[in-house]
Amino acid sequence: MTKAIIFDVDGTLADTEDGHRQSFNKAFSESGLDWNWDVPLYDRLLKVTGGKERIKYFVNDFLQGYEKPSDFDDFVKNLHALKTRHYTEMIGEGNVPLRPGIKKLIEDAHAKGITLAIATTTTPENVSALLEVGLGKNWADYFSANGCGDIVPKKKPAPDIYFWVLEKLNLEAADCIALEDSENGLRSSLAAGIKTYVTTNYYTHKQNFAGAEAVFDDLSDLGQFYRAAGLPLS
Ligand code: XBP
Ligand code: MG
Repeated sequence: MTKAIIFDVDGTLADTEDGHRQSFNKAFSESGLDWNWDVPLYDRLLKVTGGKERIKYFVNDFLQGYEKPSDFDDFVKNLHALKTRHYTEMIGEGNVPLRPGIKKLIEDAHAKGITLAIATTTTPENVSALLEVGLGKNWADYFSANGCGDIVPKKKPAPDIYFWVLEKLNLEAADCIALEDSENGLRSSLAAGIKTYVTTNYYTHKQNFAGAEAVFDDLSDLGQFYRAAGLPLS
């Protein structure tokens, strides 16, 4: 019997990844950098989770002839803070809806007393911005643990964020299921021993989901998901 559902955020609850990409680009141009992450490049950069980590990956592995500033860590931190401002502003405008079925799944599960939690590599402000629009001002009332961003040092595909959430919930991996959209996310939840269901999107549909319980294009047919996951919801 499933006691808790643990949700990834980006790509799972909403198709946010292109909003992230555009926000990175705004932060770059505002900072006088001629960097531009187009869709194919971003697809490759998604190999590394976490915005600050992704910027460092880009600088180290994709840029030639760029001399890093001596305070590189702070430089990246500031650039990322600017990106977060642009991202939360964009999300606040309400143009990035929750994916099909997500709101109803959260409401159905909450109504039946199933514990809900978040396990994401993204920044907490980004989660608030998204869920305030998608679920309303009191969105946090639905969730018993919010594992976000830098709360653990090692981001997905490391299992740390899921271990953090399990500890907060005081539940065993076997009591929970996870919902993810990406291979990095799946590796993370599986390494924590949690049965995982995947909903794919534009950036992730070609990735390797070996080990997932089931893979869906989206959750528009919630009944199908409830049956596959053995959830007593309808
Ligand atoms: C997906 C990610 C995130 C975002 C950027 O996270 O890789 O890094 O692209 O977020 P998840 P920040 O699917 O685990 O939610 O810039 O705020 O780090
Ligand atoms: Mg994701």
